Parts: sequence; structure tokens; C-alpha cells
Amino acid sequence: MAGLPAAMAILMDTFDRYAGKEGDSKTLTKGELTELLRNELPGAGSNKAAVDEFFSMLDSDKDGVVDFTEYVTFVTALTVICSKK
Ligand SMILES: [Ca+2]
Repeated sequence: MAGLPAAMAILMDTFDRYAGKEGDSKTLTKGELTELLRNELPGAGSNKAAVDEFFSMLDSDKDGVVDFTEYVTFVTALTVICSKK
């Protein structure tokens, strides 16, 4: 498996693995997001201010949790930005 389908599968798998840790398994709490960043992007989860900022960027409807749509929207935007450099 390669290319976009593989990338989507990784995105979904990553979300599911962390979203299921506490509370609603369809959303990421700030604690789950912190853990995701800490494990998947070494160094990124250790800076609390950066995590807070990242969380509020992801949580576009400001309900205090990051759902899959918010997560995918953000990752897609990030991918587009990265591909344009
Ligand atoms: Ca939200």
C-alpha cells in the first residue's frame, strides 16, 4: 500500500489510537492530543504553550475537543502548505 490511501489509513489509525484513550472515542481531548504529539512528533509535546496553541488551532468550533473532521482539515491544510514550499 502506498500513496494517498496509505497516508489516509495512517491518519485515521493515528486518530483512533489516541481518541480512544479517554472519554469519547470520536474526539481528541487536549490530553490525548498532547500524547499524540509527544509520541508521533518527538519534541513537540513537551512545550505546553505550543500544545495549547496547536490545540486551539485544531479545535475550530471551540467546543474543547478535536473531532475527526477538525483533525483531517488541519492535517490536509498542513500538507497543502508543505507541498507549496
Ligand atoms: Ca471541536
